[in-house]
Amino acid sequence: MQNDFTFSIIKPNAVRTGKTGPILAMINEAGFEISALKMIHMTLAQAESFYEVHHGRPFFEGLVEFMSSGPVFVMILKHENAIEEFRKLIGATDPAKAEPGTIRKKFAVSVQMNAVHGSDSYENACKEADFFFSGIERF
Ligand code: IDP
Ligand code: MG
Repeated sequence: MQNDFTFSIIKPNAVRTGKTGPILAMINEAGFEISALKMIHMTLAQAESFYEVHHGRPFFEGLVEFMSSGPVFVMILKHENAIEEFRKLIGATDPAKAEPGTIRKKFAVSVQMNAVHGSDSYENACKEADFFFSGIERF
C-alpha cells in the first residue's frame, strides 16, 4: 500500500543528549509501528549522499557535518498516511515555528539541530529507507 510507511532519523543532537527514549515514546504513543531500526554513525560522504537533494543550498555543508558528527538512529515507521502523520508529529523545520506538543518543539535546539528527520513524500521515503536498510532488516 502506498504511503503506509515513512523513514525517520533521530539526529545526533538528540542522541547525544539522551533524548532517543523520549522521542521513541512519542512516536509509539502517536501510533507508529517500528518496521526497522538501527544505530549508525554516518561518514561525511554518506551524509552528503543522503542529503544530495540539498546540495548547493547555503546550509548544506553545516548540515552534513552535523549529521556525521555522531551516532543517529535510522528507522522505518508504519502508519496509515505515514508521511503526513509523521510530519505533523515532528512539526515545522524551524522549531520556533513548530506547534506545541511536536517532537521538534520539544527537542530541537536550532533549525539545523532539529532532533528528527521525516520523509517529505512517499517516493523519498522509499529511496531513504532503501539507502539505509536491506530487505532482511525490514519487518
Ligand atoms: P525538513 O527536515 O523539515 O524536511 P528540509 O528543508 O528538508 O527540512 O531541510 C533538511 C534539514 O536541513 C533540516 O531538517 C535542517 O536540519 C536543515 N536545515 C534546513 N534549513 C536550514 C537552515 O536554514 N539553516 C540550517 N539548517 C537548515
Ligand atoms: Mg526534508
